[in-house]
Amino acid sequence: MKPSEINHPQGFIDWPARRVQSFQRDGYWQGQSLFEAIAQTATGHADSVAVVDSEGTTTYAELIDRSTQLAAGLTQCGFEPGDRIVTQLPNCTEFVTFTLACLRIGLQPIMALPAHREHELSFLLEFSKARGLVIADRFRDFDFQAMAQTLQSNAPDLQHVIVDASVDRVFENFIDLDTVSNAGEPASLGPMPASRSVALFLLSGGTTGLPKLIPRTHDDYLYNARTAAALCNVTPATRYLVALPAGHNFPLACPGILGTLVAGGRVIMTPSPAPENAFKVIARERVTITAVVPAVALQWLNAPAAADADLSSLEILQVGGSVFPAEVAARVKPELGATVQQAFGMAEGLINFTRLDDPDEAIVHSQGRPMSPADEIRIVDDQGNDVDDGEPGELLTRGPYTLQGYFNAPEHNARSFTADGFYRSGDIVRMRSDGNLVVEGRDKDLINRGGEKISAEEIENLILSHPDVFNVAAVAMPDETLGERICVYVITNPSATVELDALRDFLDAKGIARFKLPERLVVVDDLPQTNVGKIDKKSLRDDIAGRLNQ
Ligand code: OOB
Repeated sequence: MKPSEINHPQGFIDWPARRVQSFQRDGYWQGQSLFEAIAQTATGHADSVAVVDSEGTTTYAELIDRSTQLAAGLTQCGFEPGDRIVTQLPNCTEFVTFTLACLRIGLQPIMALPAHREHELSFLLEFSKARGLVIADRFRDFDFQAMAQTLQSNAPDLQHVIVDASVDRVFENFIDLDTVSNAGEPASLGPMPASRSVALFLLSGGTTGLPKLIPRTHDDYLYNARTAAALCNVTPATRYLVALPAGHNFPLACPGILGTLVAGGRVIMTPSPAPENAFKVIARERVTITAVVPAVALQWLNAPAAADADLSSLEILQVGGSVFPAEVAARVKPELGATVQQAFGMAEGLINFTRLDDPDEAIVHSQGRPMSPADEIRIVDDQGNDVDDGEPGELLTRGPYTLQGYFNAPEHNARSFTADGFYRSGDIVRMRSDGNLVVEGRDKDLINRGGEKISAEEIENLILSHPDVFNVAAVAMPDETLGERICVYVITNPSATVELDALRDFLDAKGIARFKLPERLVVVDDLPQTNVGKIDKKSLRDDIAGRLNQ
């Protein structure tokens, strides 16, 4: 069967035709959808184990079979190619089968994270006009079905809530995953989606009040996954541990789940990167590679269990998402035995990696270089001019797997992209003489809490709705383990008082992800301003750093 016609959703910004042709001509885009690529691998590895979780193992043949069955069930429910569905599953085999099922029929998952709550989900549902939501029953003591019930009343487009739970636990009006699976007829499935169409949406780290959706096409994301897999030497012998939330770009496709499956390796899903859990899984499953954020790497290094744990199978520890201090990076090989691969990436596209055979010095002191020869990068000053060699500046990038625009965000796109289609990353980097990049800071208003990106503006808007708050500024406060935590400077209304615990309760009641709750409050009489009258965040960051050192 021929693939479907390309049917871009309104609000999607395509690459210019000339660039599309060159990506195709040069073999970056191969005209294959993600499901097809994995199904093709599966034919050569039918009986090999594809996915493992605490419930058991799934072979490649079973994975294709189950996701095809589920794809047919989703079609039977009424989902059509080009529809969107918000997915919020923890790290388990169903995450993989469900994602593949969506990819098979061109249903576009929006990758919410298990930590997201009503505030984030209601925005995603409304903004994307998703017709479906898929959730776990409970995870980490949180009742996702109760949340979904509240969400449903305010989401007119939401028709189906699918729950990964046994039938008897599923709320009325919701449908359980097995029932969906048994509902359809695989033989009646339509053609594969066109490779140039949107495969899924990732969430942006977000510098604006609300998160932005990043469309990733089959062509671009498959190239992303394959290129990362090649750089990490992923083969059928690879055992990749998914310890970060699976819907994040890093564990999903760098090489992550998709890169491992395309190469015929084995994916191991585990719900938490905590050393007590992860070390056991690594030893039991003979894990060869995994991806963590620096805070987790540090936790692993400092865990008392590290001394007794059998981590001998672990060849590669990918670390990225926030600054990885060189002193910590230098400890990994001697103490855990694995080669570090620093990853400086973004859901928007560009991935930089140190190479496995780089000298130790580069692995420890740099964040690597672009993974593709087709990645174009520029490092520019405030005026947009290229800086001199070795000088710091903002990183701009474009290439065969970097977006051309956020979904349905024309105003934001006007600011985030240059006229010739470079994405302004907001990261301040410098290039060393060996071509590796060093992340020096950033020129974007977010807080990077151990890899979780929090938009300062989003937190400020929420706090401004507090009746006792006159004005507020949220800034990053340095932290030894997480790198940064959220500190808020508040001017109260006359004769009002605001305290941290009460403020956190106020925000919690709004149903925001817990990692967004401020961890320090400083009450002030006024906020410093820059020459142009904006709040001077740099001076606030310096202020809180100074207070911590006292
Ligand atoms: C990864 O992706 P996102 O979309 O959650 O966050 C991207 C931003 C970057 O623009 C940069 O500000 C920061 O996170 N970042 C780093 C970093 N890696 C990402 N900052 C310093 N050092 C690093 N190594 O975080 C992501 C996606 C794929 C692979 C790895 C990370």
